[in-house]
Amino acid sequence: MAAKARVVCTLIAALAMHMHIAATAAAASVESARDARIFELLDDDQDGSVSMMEFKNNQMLVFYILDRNKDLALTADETFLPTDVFASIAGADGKIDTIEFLDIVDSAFKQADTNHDGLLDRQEFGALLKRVRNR
Ligand SMILES: [Ca+2]
Ligand SMILES: [Ca+2]
Ligand SMILES: [Ca+2]
Repeated sequence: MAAKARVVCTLIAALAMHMHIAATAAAASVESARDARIFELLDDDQDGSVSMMEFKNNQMLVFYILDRNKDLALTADETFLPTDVFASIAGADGKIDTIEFLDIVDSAFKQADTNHDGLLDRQEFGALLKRVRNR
């Protein structure tokens, strides 16, 4: 589970990076501002919470961005994951396909949704990022 959470955080970070969100400084206030920006990005309809659908759609976008050769599978060099984490997700074929990817996204969402209402609010999302960062 810890590995999965790390993966998702990496993907969220990748999403932020690819959308040119400022990773300008490391100060705590900047960090929370950045978290808020990421949340707003994920919350497509801006209703203040991220639904499973919004989360998945956005993570699939990250998948396609990361998948440089567009073969619908991520190889180790296309991700920024530590080797052990990558290997645990990719399985025997050494690639992360869309099903394996969505499985990770799915479990990360459920793990983050601590009140089980099928939505991530700002607090739950912030807690997810914090938990992963403190590892
Ligand atoms: Ca929403
Ligand atoms: Ca695989
Ligand atoms: Ca929730």
